[in-house]
Amino acid sequence: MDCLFCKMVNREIEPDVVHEDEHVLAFRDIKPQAPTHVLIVPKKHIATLNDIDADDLALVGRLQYTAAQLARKFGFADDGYRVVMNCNEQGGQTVYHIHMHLMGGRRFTWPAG
Ligand code: D5M
Repeated sequence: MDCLFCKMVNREIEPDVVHEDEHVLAFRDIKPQAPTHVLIVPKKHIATLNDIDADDLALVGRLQYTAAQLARKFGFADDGYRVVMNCNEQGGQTVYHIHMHLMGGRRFTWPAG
């Protein structure tokens, strides 16, 4: 399958890994929007949030749990941070393998652009 993040999971492309377990890979974003910007990706290929089914609920919870664990590891859990999942073209999704952006180390504004 021609999927960038599947290639990272399979190490056809070598990501800058910050966390890996049986179900999840997290690596640094190539175009960081914050001092720390990582992508948390399920190893299972799911194209968009719209493609999540009932069997994936624990996996999606694992992405969120990993984000909180990494925020603690990077030292900005208490100051605060931003997690984002973009869906489809108007949502700003460019890679069609779901991923959670974890950004920290600066102040974020709301509403998002
Ligand atoms: O986010 C897709 C993100 O993927 C975007 O922030 C850039 C990042 N990206 C693209 N290519 C790479 C590589 N090769 N390494 C690391 N990060 C990458 P989206 O929400 O789909 O717009």
